[in-house]
Amino acid sequence: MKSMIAMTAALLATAVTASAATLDADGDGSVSFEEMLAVYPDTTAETFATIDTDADGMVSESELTAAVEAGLVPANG
Ligand SMILES: [Ca+2]
Ligand SMILES: [Ca+2]
Repeated sequence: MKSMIAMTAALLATAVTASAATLDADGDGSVSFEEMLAVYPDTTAETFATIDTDADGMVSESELTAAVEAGLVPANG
């Protein structure tokens, strides 16, 4: 029973992790608007700009983490 709970918790932890590693298709360490669209087709330029807090046109791992925590990006992608 305890192991069942631990397993469920582990699965949930996996499900809520959207990371740059998941989205970064070309492996350059940051997520472009195109890479974001590939996983989240509903992402608008406005949403991307909101996520891209330093406005360099790319979403870094830390920007993505903040976006997930703020609910801007679906965490189960
Ligand atoms: Ca990339
Ligand atoms: Ca950025």
